[in-house]
Amino acid sequence: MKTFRSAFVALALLGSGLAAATHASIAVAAEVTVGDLVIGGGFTRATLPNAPVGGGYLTITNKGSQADRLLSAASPVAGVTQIHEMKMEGDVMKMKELPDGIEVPAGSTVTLSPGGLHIMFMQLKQALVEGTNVPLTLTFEKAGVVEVQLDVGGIGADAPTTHHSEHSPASGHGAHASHAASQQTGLSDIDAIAAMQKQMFDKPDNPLAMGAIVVVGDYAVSGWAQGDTGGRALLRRTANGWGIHLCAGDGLKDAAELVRLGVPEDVSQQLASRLASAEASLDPALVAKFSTFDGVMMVDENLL
Ligand SMILES: [Cu+2]
Repeated sequence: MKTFRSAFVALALLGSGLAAATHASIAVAAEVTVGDLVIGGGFTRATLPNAPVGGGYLTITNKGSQADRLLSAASPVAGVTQIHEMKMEGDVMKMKELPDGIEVPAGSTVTLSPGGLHIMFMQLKQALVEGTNVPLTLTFEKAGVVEVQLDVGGIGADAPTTHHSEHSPASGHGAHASHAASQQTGLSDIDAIAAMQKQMFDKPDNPLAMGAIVVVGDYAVSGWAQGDTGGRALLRRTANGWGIHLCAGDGLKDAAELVRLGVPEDVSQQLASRLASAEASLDPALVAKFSTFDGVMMVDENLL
């Protein structure tokens, strides 16, 4: 259980470089009824330009007397839309597709939320822009097909947000996000990594501190901390953007361990030495927290 908690917390904290993003006020998202089902609270998070993936979150309440099942999801914003879960397998936190979908038992509510069950948008065709809506078509075994709208919140949004008719960079976008978005091109690897991880994993009710992010070629290592715990993530650049390869603790500051994990030797040496110098300038108490991660999380690269 300890491992589960640590890994789960770590997931929540990954890539929080944009923690400065503020949270807009909460509003009740429009509910949609189809058959015995009520779907509400739909939201997603803004992505930076060229981000490969995004997550969709909502609740499904079954007011009927028979179980139903969410079979599939589709959206015009993504080349591929899947139903995913995050789950511990032994010491490893894995994100994977649920090919059989999600059961919605009679008389109960199923919640899709960051770090748990979610809709996964892959091969994003466009950036998700705060204040707009993402259409999502859900197909249920019994209730049939229904289209819902997900409110696009800020990068760290944890609930549906109000729609701002206009907003300044200070109201809803983190400084990094505004800066990066305004560049149109040349989004830095570090901003892209932080934004991607935040999009997928951040839980804003847990304040967090980000350590260094070092990038060498197609690999990167990042550190994070929250409360008394923390960890490091190894990331790889894929055809569709940066993906998390795994999360661990001290192992990821060690060149030999990086080699063992499949990182080329010269890249491992550079990552380790750059990470050491980057972390040397951080508060030692913060860096100590990066060592406390006691599980490993892997994300299936086929999903990126
Ligand atoms: Cu996913």
